[in-house]
Amino acid sequence: MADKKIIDQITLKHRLAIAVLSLWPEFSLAAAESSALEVNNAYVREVIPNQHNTAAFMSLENNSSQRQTLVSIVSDEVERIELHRHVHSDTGMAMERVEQVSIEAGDDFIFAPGGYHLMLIGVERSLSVGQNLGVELIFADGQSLDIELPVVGY
Ligand SMILES: [Cu+2]
Repeated sequence: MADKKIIDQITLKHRLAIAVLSLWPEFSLAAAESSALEVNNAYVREVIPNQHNTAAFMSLENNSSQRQTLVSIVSDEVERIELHRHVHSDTGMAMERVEQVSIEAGDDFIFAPGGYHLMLIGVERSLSVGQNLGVELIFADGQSLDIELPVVGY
């Protein structure tokens, strides 16, 4: 259900973007000059004492003219970061690892609680509210993006 809602929102937003672009041709020129990949609303959940794993969320906007594929995420302060999604199973909700995430040109991809997330495994320091964690997003074409994730509470 949650996934369907997110997909509907993405589709609607995409349609609106196309409508705007076709009304103002100059607008598409301006968009082409802005950065190809944009991260919004990024954050990581604080690490509970004696725990070493947590999750991060964001929305990733592909403003380029090509499909972009996120293939790995690294951080100096985390042992391993995986791409995960929540799936419904017989026993309730479960997490499943995905190899990569592709975003079509002009689309958004949303990492959100209950859906896709970045799974941080083996966080090597305490992550408390108010701090930041630097991570690097690496794409299939070799591009990479350094971002700072603010730490938020539960
Ligand atoms: Cu997970």
